[in-house]
Order: sequence, then structure tokens, then C-alpha cells
Amino acid sequence: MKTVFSPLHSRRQVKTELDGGLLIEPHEKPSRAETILARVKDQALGDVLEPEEFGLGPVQRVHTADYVAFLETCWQDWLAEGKPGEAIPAVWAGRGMRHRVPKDIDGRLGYYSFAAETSISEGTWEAARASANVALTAQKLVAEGERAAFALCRPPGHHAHADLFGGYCFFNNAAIAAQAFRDQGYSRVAVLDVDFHHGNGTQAIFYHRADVLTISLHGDPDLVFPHFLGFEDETGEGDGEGYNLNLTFPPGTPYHVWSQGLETACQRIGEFQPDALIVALGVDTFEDDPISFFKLASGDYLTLGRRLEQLGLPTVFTMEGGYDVDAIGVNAVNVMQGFEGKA
Ligand code: OKS
Ligand code: MG
Ligand code: ZN
Repeated sequence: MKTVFSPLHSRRQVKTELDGGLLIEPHEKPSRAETILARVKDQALGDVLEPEEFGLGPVQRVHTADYVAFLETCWQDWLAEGKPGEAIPAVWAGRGMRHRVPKDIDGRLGYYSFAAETSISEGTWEAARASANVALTAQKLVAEGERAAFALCRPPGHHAHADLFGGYCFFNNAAIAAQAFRDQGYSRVAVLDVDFHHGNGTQAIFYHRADVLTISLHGDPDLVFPHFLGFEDETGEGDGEGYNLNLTFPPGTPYHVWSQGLETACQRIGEFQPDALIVALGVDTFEDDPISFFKLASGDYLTLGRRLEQLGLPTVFTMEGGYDVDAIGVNAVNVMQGFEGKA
């Protein structure tokens, strides 16, 4: 399987994540991508390609033009106000307040986000752009006939809405790839999100549509991030009714339980008969992940990959979460190797 990787991911080098009342070193750090890349090479998974430049056209099929423009100048606008630290949202339109775009950068940071852990600094825009190009390049490889491709995206994407960043995500790489398939004539696309967290952005982007089926397996949002979306009674609306599926699990969930949800997801995908599949691949389901509570073991990722292959679909994997850096390479690449038949 080919891997698409951009060294520009390292332009995102934020120093801070708001966590537990402290500004800690971010969990979503450059070594995550470098460790996965090293494992791809060590295992000779296949060629590693740099992304093509697709411009902002395919990004704006998913994200609003004003959100994209905000991200492009956010850091400069923050610096121009003379702020001493990294750009962190700290104010939102609460219930009863106005959802309008303020001029001031503090106001716009709140308007275009849903959480405060994700800081912005120099290079975030370039890294987020490159990450979308990585997903689009993998999508193009599959559209041109590859059975599957691995988009080694960083930053991740599945939390990003059409006009909201958060959860370490800016552009929704999986949604951008899914929309690219649609725009190239594929009739139906499924997005299966196996990251520990709910893919709230992906769900929201396609919530009113029947042409993109969104499914996410994740920790119960009553207990974990993103807290305000991802419950099982969210099934889609309007034309999209019946085309969103959330499967939630409690703390301590091992593969033999989680995989029952995977079977439900695979059955729904089979009924939907998509022309292509996007797998939003997080490996923060791992038993030693520092911020999550599932109990998948490294070998389970081989089994997961094998099951995904059995769907028989052209498949793009987009990298999402996973924060045990020591294991992230083995776990992510195990999915690809399982897909390719390694037991
Ligand atoms: C806040 C926790 C923020 C969690 C962000 C989740 C990132 C992720 N203390 N999404 O898939 O892995
Ligand atoms: Mg998920
Ligand atoms: Zn995650």
C-alpha cells in the first residue's frame, strides 16, 4: 500500500495544550507522524509519496470560505494584536447570545472553534493545508485504481466542522476526501471512523445528506470529548435521516466488545453499497493511550485491517488520533498490514 506523507506537518509545532488547568506539551505532536512514517519504511509497506497541491477548491467543498480565510490569517492577526502567547480560544457565544462574526481576533477564535485545547501558532495553516493535500493525494491514488492508500495526515481532521476547529483538527481530511470522490462521480461514499473519539465534524458536515454515510465508533460522549455530539440517537436529519450511525462504548472496552460494533458498522456499509470507503483511523483506542479508555491491543489492529479489507471497497485511510507515541507506528501500520493480509 502506498503512503502519502508531507514533511510540512512539522510546521505545526505548538507549545501548548490547555489540559487540566495547565498549558502542557501537546499530545498531538510532530513525533506522532514521524514515528508512523518510520514504521511504514521499516516494514516496507510500500512507496511513500509527497502530496500534490490541490489548492483550496476541494477544501472549500467542505469548509466555508470565511472559516478558511480565518485560519489563513489567524496567527498574523493574533500577533498584530500584540498577544504574548499562542492563539487559544477563550470565549464563545453561549445560549442566548449572538452567533455573529466579531472583528476582534479573540472573538473570531471563539466563533470558529468549539473547544480550547487546540492552540494555533506559526505554521499551523501550512501544516493543515498539507494534511488536506495528503488526504486528497491518497484519494486520487485510489480513484486512479489503487485498492487502498494511507494518508498519513497530521494535523488530524475528524473533529473539524465546516466552520469550526477543535480537538487538534482544522480541516476535515476524511470529509474532504469523501467529497472529492463524490465530485468525481462516485455515487455513494461511506466514512467509517474508528478513532476513539466521535467524529463530530464528519457527522455534522454530512448530517443532512444521504450520499455520504457516516459511522463512528467511540467513547460515550457523556464521559469524554467532544461531550456535545456523538450520541446514538443522532441518526441524520432530512434527506440524511438514517445515514449517520453512532456506536458508543464505556471505559475498559476490549476488542471483542468493540468489534461487535465494527460488525454492525460493516453490515450497514454493506447495505449502503458505497463506491468508496474512507476510514478515519485513530489508534487512540489502544490500551496504553494516555487520553482514552478503550483496551485494544496491538495485534487487534491487524484483525481490524483484515475486517476492513473484507468490505471489498476502494479504501482511503486518513490518520486521526493516537497518543502513545511508542506504539503508534506499530498500531497504525498493523491496520494497513492486516488489510494486506498479514495475520
Ligand atoms: C481535552 C481533551 C481533548 C481531546 C481531544 C481529542 C483529540 C482526538 N482535555 N480526537 O480524535 O484524538
Ligand atoms: Mg470514532
Ligand atoms: Zn481521537
